[in-house]
Amino acid sequence: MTNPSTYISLYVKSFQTITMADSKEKSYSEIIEKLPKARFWEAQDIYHWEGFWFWRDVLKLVMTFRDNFLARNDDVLLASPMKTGTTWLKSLAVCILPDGRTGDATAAENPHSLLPTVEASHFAIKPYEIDIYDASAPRLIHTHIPYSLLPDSIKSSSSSTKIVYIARNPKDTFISMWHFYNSALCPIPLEKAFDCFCSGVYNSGPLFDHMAEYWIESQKRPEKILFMKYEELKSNPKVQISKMAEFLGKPLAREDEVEKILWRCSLERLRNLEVNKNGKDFVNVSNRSFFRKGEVGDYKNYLTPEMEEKIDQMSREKLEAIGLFL
Ligand code: PAP
Repeated sequence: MTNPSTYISLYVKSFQTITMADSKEKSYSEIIEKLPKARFWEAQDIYHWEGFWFWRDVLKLVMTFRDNFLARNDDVLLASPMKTGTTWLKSLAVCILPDGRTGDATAAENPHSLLPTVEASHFAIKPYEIDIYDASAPRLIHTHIPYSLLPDSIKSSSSSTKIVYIARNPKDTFISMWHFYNSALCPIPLEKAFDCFCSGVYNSGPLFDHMAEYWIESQKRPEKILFMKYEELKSNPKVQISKMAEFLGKPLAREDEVEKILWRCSLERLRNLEVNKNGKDFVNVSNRSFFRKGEVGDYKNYLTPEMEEKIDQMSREKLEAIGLFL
């Protein structure tokens, strides 16, 4: 396998300068050493910071982002928990806001290479094509970071940075997560994965708190945060894509424009591209593992009634109580 350190030296310049600043690196490490820690997926240590769980190297980049990123008004931030539709959202955003990363003719499309997840750069085995700390506008970036841990410059009432968030039914999210980590890390029984999911001990978890934070903020500031649902995107894609484009200030006037984007971002098309069938953009994770079934209700093929009830109960308490139904 390619040694990731070969590529670390290729990191975009200013991001490298910031992430590798020795004194900061040391102080982040010292903070992390003192945090509560747990074992994730029987494979990795994971750390609890400000209410959420992160892998060590991810957490350093979360801290770096929070401390250094200066948002500009024309920035667009995509946000999501893991496995709720990140890949689809990235693909849609790149099509709606073309900025040179993708011409119309771009053939080799892996949404994760086209559009970086800020705190995942550590895992990338290819250098990102854009520099999130660069000054040239517009910046389109993605994060799994919870709302409360975003840089103040994004959240500030004077910032016009827009955020598009995607949520998904927790039961389907769990099953998607189980399949993903079974291939990315190691296979574990459904029951063990279920305990892990319910405890919230996974990167950027707990899912329920993640979704609740963005939901609450989107209700307060609908002009700033568009809260999308995977299920609505599946059931009514044209309406949802148009809504997203409108929100981003790029309304799609013609039906054929919407249809084209829908097709370009479809699971069927993306999963059959060579880069997604056989490529690898992250250490140990094949691009293929981001494209599975993409169905609503797949959880029914896996969960026992007791498991369903437990997740439903959490949804009632954490989400439905604040008006969020998934
Ligand atoms: P990430 O957060 O790790 O990037 P993410 O893309 O959110 O992962 O989750 C992958 C899920 O989105 C998979 O769902 P499944 O396991 O239930 O099948 C994957 O199939 C689905 N997915 C990926 N791309 C698309 C797409 N273009 N359209 C619809 N669903 C998609």
